[in-house]
Amino acid sequence: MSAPLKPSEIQKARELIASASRIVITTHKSPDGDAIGSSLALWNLLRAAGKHAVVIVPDELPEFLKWMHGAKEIMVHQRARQETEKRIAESDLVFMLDYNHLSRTGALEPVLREHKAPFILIDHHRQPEEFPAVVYSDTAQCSTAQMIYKFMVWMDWKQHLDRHSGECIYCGIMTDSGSFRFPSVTPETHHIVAHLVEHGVDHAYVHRMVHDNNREERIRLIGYALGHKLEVMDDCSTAIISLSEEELQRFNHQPGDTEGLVNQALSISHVNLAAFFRESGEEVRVSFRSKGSFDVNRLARESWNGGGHFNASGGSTREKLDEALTRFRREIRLQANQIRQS
Ligand SMILES: [Mn+2]
Repeated sequence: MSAPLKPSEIQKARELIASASRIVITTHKSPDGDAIGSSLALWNLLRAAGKHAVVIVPDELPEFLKWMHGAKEIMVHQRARQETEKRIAESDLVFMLDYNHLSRTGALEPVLREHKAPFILIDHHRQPEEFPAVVYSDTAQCSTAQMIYKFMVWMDWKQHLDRHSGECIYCGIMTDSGSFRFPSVTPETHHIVAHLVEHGVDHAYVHRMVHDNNREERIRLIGYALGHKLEVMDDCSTAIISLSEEELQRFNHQPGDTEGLVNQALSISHVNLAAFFRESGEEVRVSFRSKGSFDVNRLARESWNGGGHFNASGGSTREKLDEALTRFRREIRLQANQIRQS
């Protein structure tokens, strides 16, 4: 539902920021374009407003997001546990961006959970945690980056918007909206990006940096996945792609390499549900996408320890890859009618 911040909450957020001297911005593990875009947009805006802030992410960000202004200053918990945990312990305000629950930060969860400073949550996933001092949660927004734009207006920071923060916001909106094609895009989205372009954002540059920045190995991995690992269950209108750790290593897999792969499977005309399974250490990570009325948020919540949005979600399991796939196929057959008719 659409839920802007109330005037009292805007006031509260302003006071928290005004009185903070060491701000930490956090986002979810396996950060995507919206996670990094919204975090760096806020980081650039806070700095322009004279505040000290640091972005801390749970694990490595993909190469295709490292062009954004401030990306080099991002601290990665997995690589620098002590330093990042010290920064968090010393902070007096923490932002939670693009995630609804601390469990989405993996190994950072206990560190954040026991930290006593106030938190501000800005996110568009369902069912946010309720503990933060300010919760700006709105599942009708296409991206957290779009919410950062609105937050910027409420904080009276419009004069600080420049090409750098604008590019980060643009990148978050673009990547989370499938380049402005998902139903979550509204006239407001287009007004916002028009305003960003007026402020110096070169949209062609952002597209090029995100989409035309591939390593040859990544393109070959995608070719292999689509050519050899795509399984279409015609009677269930479902497509599955799975990759084992060994297969990923064969193509020197880097974070973000399989980003968007599940959408390729969903683009088949009669496919209404697409799933991507990826072996990762002790677990198997899974992404779901659907067209129309099949709720993959529910699917991820009920049997894959995850969640997300109605048409895009994810989860994980401790099963072996083969076991997870077998269970998924069985589950899907039981819901074949629903998927076909969605
Ligand atoms: Mn998002």
